[in-house]
Amino acid sequence: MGISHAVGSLFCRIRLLLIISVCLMTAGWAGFYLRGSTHNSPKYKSAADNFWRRPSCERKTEDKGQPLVVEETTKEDLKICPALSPYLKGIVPLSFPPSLTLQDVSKKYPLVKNGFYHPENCKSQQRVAILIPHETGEKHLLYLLITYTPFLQRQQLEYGIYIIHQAGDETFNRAKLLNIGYLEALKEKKWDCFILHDVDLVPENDFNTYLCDSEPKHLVVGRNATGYKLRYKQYFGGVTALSRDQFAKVNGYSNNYWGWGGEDDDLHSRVGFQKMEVVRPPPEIARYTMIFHTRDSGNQVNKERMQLLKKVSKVWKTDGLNSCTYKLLSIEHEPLYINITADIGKPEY
Ligand code: UD2
Ligand code: MN
Repeated sequence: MGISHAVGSLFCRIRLLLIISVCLMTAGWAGFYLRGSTHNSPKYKSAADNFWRRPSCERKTEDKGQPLVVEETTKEDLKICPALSPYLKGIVPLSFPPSLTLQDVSKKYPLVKNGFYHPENCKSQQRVAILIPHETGEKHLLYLLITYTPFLQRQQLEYGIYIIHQAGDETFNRAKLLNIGYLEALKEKKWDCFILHDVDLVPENDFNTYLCDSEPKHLVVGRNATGYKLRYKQYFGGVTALSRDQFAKVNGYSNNYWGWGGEDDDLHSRVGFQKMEVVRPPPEIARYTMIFHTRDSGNQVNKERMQLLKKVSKVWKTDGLNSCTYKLLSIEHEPLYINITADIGKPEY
């Protein structure tokens, strides 16, 4: 037996090992996808069902176990879509092909027009406006639209996606942009429900329904970056759903949080002052992937935030929707979303 024979048989073994590991990996991935998309669906359905049918929800809604219902109708003869659509799949693996463009996505979904969509065969439970404050990074927006367009359509929602841009180079003000989104969107349609949404979060499970509830709803129990655990009990950041009336009742967000942090805790306090309770869908459903990013240059930590948070109880009635001044620069209806650009001024301190 020569050296060449020994080397040959070593290569054979390595090759065999490689083939076995590739097979195992493929089986693992296939298992993950199958578990996610089909097998686990009944489990998520019953968890989501229990959430919609919980006692506090039944107490406050007319239709037992259902969320709020739209008052006006677009098509009188259509039945109202169920709160849990039959098209839901559970976990749908996220995929972001690097070569994909916005044009590709809009071609794929011709039923979304001027940023609006409504289901064809039934009447959406609510009209849902998704408000996304945004300053930079078109790529995030693309990722979001790739996921959201089919996600919201599977949920059978009438929706519009509003991206609210802050003009100029001033420090970012997420909360004020969301107030502007609410005020401007309502000039276009009588939206029932507002989803206040970060641009870098993508939902993992379509049973996380983008409908408003009888109480303000926080949709991000967990995300990949924090081990899918709730960060703290009052945590209200990332993605929240408030009905038109709930948002008006708390006077929207404060307009005075410039830079990163605090505005979400401020909104949580407002909800408490109005004796509303935050509800959250079950943790196995309310999961998000945060697309990695470093903190943007215009969004430094807001050093004033602790001081501002101490004053909420005194100022919330006069600082919010009713004091939100800005200059609207443009509203552009793109195929898949609506761009709002506003000059929002600068911090007073
Ligand atoms: C957390 C919260 C967020 C908000 C923020 C504090 C989560 C998942 N999110 O976000 O809701 O309360 O803390 O203010 O807990 N943005 C831009 N351009 C910028 C800066 C921000 O578009 O230059 C937008 C964008 O939609 C972004 C959001 O503001 O997703 C929040 O900013 P972030 O993602 O940089 O901060 P993060 O993840 O700590
Ligand atoms: Mn983020």
